[in-house]
Amino acid sequence: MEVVTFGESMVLFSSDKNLPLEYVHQFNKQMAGAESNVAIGLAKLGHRVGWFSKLGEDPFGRYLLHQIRGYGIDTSRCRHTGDAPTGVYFKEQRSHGKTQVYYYRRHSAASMMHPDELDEAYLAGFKILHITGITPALSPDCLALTRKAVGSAKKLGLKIVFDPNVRWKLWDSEKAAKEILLELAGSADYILPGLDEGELLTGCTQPEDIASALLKPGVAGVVVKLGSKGAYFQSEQHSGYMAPFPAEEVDPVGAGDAFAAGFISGLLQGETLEQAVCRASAMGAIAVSVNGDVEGLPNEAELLRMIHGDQDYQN
Ligand code: KDG
Repeated sequence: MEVVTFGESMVLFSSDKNLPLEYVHQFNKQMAGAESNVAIGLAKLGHRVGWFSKLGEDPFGRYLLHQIRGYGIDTSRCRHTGDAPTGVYFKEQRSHGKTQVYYYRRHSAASMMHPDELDEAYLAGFKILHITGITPALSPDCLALTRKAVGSAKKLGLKIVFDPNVRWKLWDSEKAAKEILLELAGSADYILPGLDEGELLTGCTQPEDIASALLKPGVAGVVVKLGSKGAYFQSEQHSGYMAPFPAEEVDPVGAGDAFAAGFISGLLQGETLEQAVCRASAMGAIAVSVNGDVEGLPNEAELLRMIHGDQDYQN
């Protein structure tokens, strides 16, 4: 197996209409969840992936499990509970392409994941652990689980890829978010912040300064995502800007997860930091051009066509 990740997946309800949710009468049902998005992105590229979580014993939990398993992802360590529901959230389309999310995930099944349930022997079968800053914000037990998974991964020699993925609605304070996210960043091999997240973590506003501040001993690379302006990458040996791939933005949610999947895929293929960032950027551009977190994600052949400049990359 290659990559393991864990976190909360939710059922997402969105509307085709640009209306406040109180005026929306019909919703589309999709799945969402940063970590399962990354797992799906990697599985679509042909990688061997494991994802685990805790799901409610309810129709939405079954729906998510069927979807994720359907991509060929190993869900054997996923747990279930009848004591709490599967989380859901609603996405409101605002004017000017802005979106607002409303979570119904407090005390959800996933927030009840517990460090005692971590199967360390399972982790030993992987090369890379992917973590995000969402899971530690779900509950104190989820924070403890994240810390334990990081400790196990380090002991077992897995590389850790960390996406801070700040979700303000989940954190009690900026101070708490910063403290915990910095701790996780310090344990990671690769850190993938957005510009705002980099600013939160370091107090710096420029990509170069953010990367330099996060590139502590033990950290192999930092990639600052700059949205439509591309990305900045830095390691001890190399640094540079990656120009963005052309994209017509339809739905930016999920782009960071696609970016992470592309980046990890590059690492697994033995690519240089710059090549992995190129792969990541192409994935991000593809993801923003389709509505939904994972629906537009490419297979390997489609991704390579995009990287080589073919706008008509889809099979
Ligand atoms: O990155 C996309 C995620 O934000 C979305 O799928 C939902 O995981 C999610 C979250 O916690 O916001």
